[in-house]
Amino acid sequence: MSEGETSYEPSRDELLEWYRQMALIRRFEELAAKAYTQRKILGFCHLYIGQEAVAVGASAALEPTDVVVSAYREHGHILARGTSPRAVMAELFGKGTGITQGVGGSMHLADRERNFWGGYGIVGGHLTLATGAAFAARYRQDEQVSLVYFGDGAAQQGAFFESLLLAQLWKLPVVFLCENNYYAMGTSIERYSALQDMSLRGDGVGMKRWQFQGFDVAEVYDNVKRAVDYARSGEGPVILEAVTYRYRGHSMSDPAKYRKKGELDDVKKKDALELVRDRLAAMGVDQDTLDQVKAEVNEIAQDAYDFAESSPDPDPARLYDYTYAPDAGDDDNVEA
Ligand SMILES: Cc1ncc(C[n+]2csc(CCOP(=O)(O)OP(=O)(O)O)c2C)c(N)n1
Ligand SMILES: [Mg+2]
Repeated sequence: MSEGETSYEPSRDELLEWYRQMALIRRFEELAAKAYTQRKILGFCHLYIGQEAVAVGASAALEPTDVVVSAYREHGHILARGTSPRAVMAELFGKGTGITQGVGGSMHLADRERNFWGGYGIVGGHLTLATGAAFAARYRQDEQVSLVYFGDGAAQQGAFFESLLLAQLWKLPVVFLCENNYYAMGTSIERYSALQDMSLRGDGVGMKRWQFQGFDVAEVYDNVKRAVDYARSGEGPVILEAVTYRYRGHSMSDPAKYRKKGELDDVKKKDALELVRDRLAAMGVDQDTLDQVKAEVNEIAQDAYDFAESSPDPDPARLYDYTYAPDAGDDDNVEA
């Protein structure tokens, strides 16, 4: 069996839970799209629909104490980490009840309690942060692993290469998880990269690496778990590529007219939610149970939407909180 393949057989309960999380992310995102078109969410909004199996499978492979870093397509990543849908939706709405009190918005989600550190808008820049967090873990000599999600486009950036280089040199406990959805904004991968499997970039620094299919949540879990275990054992970092696809445009303002004819329909044939439903059905889970899960998550997502809508705006008096360190610029605090 090659490295990207899997023989992992999840239990019925495990798979049902993963289905619940994936269905929640999808419904949450559909409602975020609705809110965006109604101008209840302003600024940028990048949807994750189509890629849900990656966030859910990868999150299941982590410990709560591990660090997770992501970029701007991160609603699914933070929800899979267990952050409350209410707090995430309220953040998208820019409300004071949001996970970062409404000052971050869609692209800057963070949850200190769950070691979820972003949410970043600078493509590739966040890879250095995950590498730094892994350096800190090594320095403390604890068991913490950093996992960083990034796109195929980010794997063309200088910060990406620099992160790989140092992570491998110092054998840091970090898993670089590329979600290759074959587009960087409107540019398809074959137009900007000679290589199409971004895990191959690891070869240049001697890093353990492999590619796997990112549509089956169990396959994602198993592949990421093996990489996380390897990193945690002190052997060094791993770079993985999950083959995936985004159904929507790059952001809400992109109609995605650059796709080849029929491309989206072809990918939808291996839709992550359908796959897991089929798997569960084959395990004897009846249609009613699956529909009930769906109804429950629809309710949770709607509750998050209603909560966000009815929440207060952030207090204007707190506009500059967290902009500077407390007391910075205060002469009384400057030591002579
Ligand atoms: C340093 C930098 N360059 C360019 C941009 C503009 N930009 C935003 S997203 C993006 C595409 C990135 O694609 P990818 O890494 O594949 O992630 P995906 O959007 O597919 O999840 C670009 C070029 C940016 N935000 N930061
Ligand atoms: Mg991409």
